[in-house]
Amino acid sequence: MRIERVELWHIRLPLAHPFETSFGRQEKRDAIIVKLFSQGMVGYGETASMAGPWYSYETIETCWHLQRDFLIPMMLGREVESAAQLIDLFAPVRGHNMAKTGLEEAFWDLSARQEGVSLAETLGGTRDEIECGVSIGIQATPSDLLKRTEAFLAEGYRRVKIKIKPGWDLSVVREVRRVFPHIRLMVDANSAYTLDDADLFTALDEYHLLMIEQPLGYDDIVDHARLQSQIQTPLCLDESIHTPDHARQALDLESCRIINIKPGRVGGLYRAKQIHDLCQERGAPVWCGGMLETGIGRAHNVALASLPNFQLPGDISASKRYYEQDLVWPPFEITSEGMMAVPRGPGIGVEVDEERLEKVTVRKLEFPQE
Ligand code: OSB
Ligand code: MG
Repeated sequence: MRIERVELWHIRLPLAHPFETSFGRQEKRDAIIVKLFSQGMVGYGETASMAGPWYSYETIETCWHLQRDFLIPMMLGREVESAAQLIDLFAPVRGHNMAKTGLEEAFWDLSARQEGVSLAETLGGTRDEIECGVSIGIQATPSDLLKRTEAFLAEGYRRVKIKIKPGWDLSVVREVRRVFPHIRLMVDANSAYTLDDADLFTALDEYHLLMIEQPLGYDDIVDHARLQSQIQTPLCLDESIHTPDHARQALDLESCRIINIKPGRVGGLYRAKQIHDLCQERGAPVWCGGMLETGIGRAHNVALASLPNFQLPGDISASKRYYEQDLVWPPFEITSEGMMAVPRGPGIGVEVDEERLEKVTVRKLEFPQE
């Protein structure tokens, strides 16, 4: 297809509940929605970078800059036949995976729509529905956390992830385990610890966690291998894995036994699928992480999570868990069994609510520029 036109929509949505992690507290979600046009059709993607450089070095502002000044000029007006070719066009830009992803996702959506098939099918998905987990931020008190956990379990969520940080870790896990002895439970530290804290992780072995996500440095795979050799609970890497090579190296070093795949972190769905395939060959399960995406990014994540080696429930929750009013129709929902249907319509398979999109837009750019 010829890339005829690209639009960037910087949006800001209030979160239904503030979300707190070891790196900070978030009350609203900024994102860049990408629209890609060819032959009278449009595809949508989401750049789900955080507003500030707390999860990765990318910010909404760096993504806007990279897309406007480098990535869009590389693709605009060109004939692009596959996502692999688009990735090659972007290859001279080092890193900036979140910036690349919004554009790459829009390309996948548009290609699938042109062929009249669902994105899940185009990607090689094999599931009609996916298992949903929920990621619960740091709360004011342990009793608030227990209440929230109970409410999400009552809705059907099949796995609970608790954010931890120094001072909000062992005693909190002990308490949740005491009240919910049999649930699938895991923790995510977002790099809040070092090897000096190894005793904490040895102590956590007692609580039969499904895994411990990214306990150590955000760019580390060496210390994680040391830690993994000292504990029983599987480690899962999130922040450290940006490329299929990182995934291979981490599995070779036994830095983790599980990988959290987020399209934004790895530069799009093509790379996400490569990491999925590599992990499948190596017998390592993967699951789909989240970045509090709007329904557009969520639709891409749901399609990705329909691939066979997404063996564990992901951080893919219902629209209402994040936003009072999502950008897509119908909103994403879960069944009482904690399952979410994979949309079957062409492309992402949900309608973008253009009126809502317009309403929450902070600024907009169109290419070619007038
Ligand atoms: O580390 O997985 C993470 C949200 C923003 C940034 C990083 C992370 C998260 C989450 C939320 O845990 C996942 C979600 O429900 O979208
Ligand atoms: Mg994480």
